[in-house]
Amino acid sequence: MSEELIRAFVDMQEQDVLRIVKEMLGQDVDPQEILAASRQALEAIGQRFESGEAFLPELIMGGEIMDQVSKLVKPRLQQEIAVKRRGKVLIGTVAGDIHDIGKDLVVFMLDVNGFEVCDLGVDVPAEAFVEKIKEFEPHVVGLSALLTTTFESMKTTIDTIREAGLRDRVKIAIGGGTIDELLVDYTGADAYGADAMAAVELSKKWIEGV
Ligand code: B12
Repeated sequence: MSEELIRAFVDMQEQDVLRIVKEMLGQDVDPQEILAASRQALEAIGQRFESGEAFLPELIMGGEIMDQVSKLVKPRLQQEIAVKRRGKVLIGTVAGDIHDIGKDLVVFMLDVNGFEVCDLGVDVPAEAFVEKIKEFEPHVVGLSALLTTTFESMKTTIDTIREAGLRDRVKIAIGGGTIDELLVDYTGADAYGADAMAAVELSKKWIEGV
């Protein structure tokens, strides 16, 4: 059914996508599988955009469909996870970047897994991270970016945190569609997380040592 979902998503058939997701949930398909298929579809839409076969309205529409899918899937994820507060995570999409669908999923997964999360939103200046670290005192800082042009902004954010004398107080995770392991050294982060569960696992490891 994942294949059918991906096809309908890429063809922008919103009603079909929502119907298929509801059917999958009705058949107890793992909600993570539904999210993975939706992400794959968004990737295909992104590739079409890159090659000039799709345009900005398609990107926007793709984002909106993903939002709807997340809304349907979230209650099911929530049921599955027992909540226990474990530590604080500060997160935001770095300056120059307004993508937030993936970041919001990370926030959601951290929240339902028991972390106290402070979300600074999108296009967040480095100084805003610094101020919030002082006030909120998180154990972990998560930086999200989806544009190659905002890699630099990620590095600047971490440099600014270091210059403010706060780098040793927090662990820093980076993530987002175009980010990979190779950027950990360049930006000065502690680790890269490929998806929302990776953000949870890294936070557990850093805060609880598991
Ligand atoms: C939807 C979308 C948009 C929407 C965003 C809506 C929104 N509210 O977010 C809109 C239409 C606004 C948009 C705008 C633009 N976009 Co856009 N967009 C996308 C698209 C299709 C999907 C992104 C998405 O939501 N993915 C689904 C989520 C669930 O995945 P994710 O973000 O990767 O997040 C997961 C993981 O990465 C991870 N994660 C995310 N953050 C973090 C953080 C931490 C700490 C950790 C551990 C993990 C983690 O967990 C998440 C859940 O599993 C991508 C294509 C793609 N392949 O990603 C292009 C894409 C990112 N966009 C692109 C571009 C070029 C743009 C624009 C510049 C277009 C333009 N000409 O205006 C603008 C940029 C505006 C700006 N300044 O930011 C390019 C970037 C190319 C590049 N290499 O830089 C892409 C790759 C499309 C393409 N192939 O060309 N976009």
